[in-house]
Amino acid sequence: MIRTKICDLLGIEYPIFQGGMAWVADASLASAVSNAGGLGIIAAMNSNGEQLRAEIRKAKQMTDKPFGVNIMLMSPYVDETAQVVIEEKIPVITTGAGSPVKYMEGWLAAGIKVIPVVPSSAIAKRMEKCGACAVVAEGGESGGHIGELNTMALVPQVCDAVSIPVIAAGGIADGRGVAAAFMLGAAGVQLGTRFLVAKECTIHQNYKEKVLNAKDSDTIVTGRRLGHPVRQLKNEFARTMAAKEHDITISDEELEKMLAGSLRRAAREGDLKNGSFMAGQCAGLVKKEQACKEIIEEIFAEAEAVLKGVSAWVK
Ligand code: TUI
Repeated sequence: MIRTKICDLLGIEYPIFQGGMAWVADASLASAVSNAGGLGIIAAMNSNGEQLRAEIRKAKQMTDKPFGVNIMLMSPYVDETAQVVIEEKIPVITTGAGSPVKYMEGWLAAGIKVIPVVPSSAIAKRMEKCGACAVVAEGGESGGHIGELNTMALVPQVCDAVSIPVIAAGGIADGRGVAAAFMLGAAGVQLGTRFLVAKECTIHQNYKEKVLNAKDSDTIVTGRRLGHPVRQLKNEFARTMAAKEHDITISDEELEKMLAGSLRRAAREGDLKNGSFMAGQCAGLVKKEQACKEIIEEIFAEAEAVLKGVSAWVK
């Protein structure tokens, strides 16, 4: 059994978070992960305040275990959702794609544990100073919105920079990745791509099939020109966006217009041509659809075996 300080801090059994993926991480997925002993997280990104409140209340009916909410700071509804998490007494929130400083005081005063996702050690340090109780250090192998550094270099440097627990994310989909994260100094892991194919994940079956059929080199990053690079599985939409990014006759506004709604089209409509199927480089490790409980138990059994195997080498 692998337990770390993050388990005691949050009252969870396994040191694993499910990423708060926009248009994906709903009450069904989050409650299943929490029921399995991890930290389930509802994405606020695609919801206004009242939609988020409804999703939180649904999750409360589906689990009595702690679950969190991810506040995506680029969301147009961020002021509303930042308030709803306080009113609904959410115990822990993660933040992404920006600085949560403006909201920290209110959240901390309400007793919420704040765990920002960070792409660098400088930002991790800033978050610790502002009162974060832990950080998620997310490397560029991740799906969705990413920073510049990759997990192998990022995690140990963030661990050296802060004294709060560090959760590793990016490129982790199995027990080998979890064991590696612990070796880099992490106290836990956050997984997104592996949970895309969870039985309790309500995304369109086409999305699940794309992840299940992906190999290591099947993702591409677009959006660098717009300042928000996004990793997604290759398809017509991703290739078109990648090409148009270098076309100076196309304005940033036109590019933004093309992007709008693309993740929803993938996750909810399964639009293989015009959707943006965000997923990480570890998609090639994701082999079958499984219940969240099975995913978590399998991953930690493998991590334990890997760690025991490695320690047997040390004489
Ligand atoms: O947020 C994510 N991943 C996401 S959000 C998302 S929704 C979306 N849809 C369309 C276009 C763009 C996004 C899909 N995937 N991950 C967490 C994350 N946070 N990655 C990187 C960061 C980050 C970046 C800069 C965190 C902080 C930061 O700067 C903070 C500062 O202080 O400036």
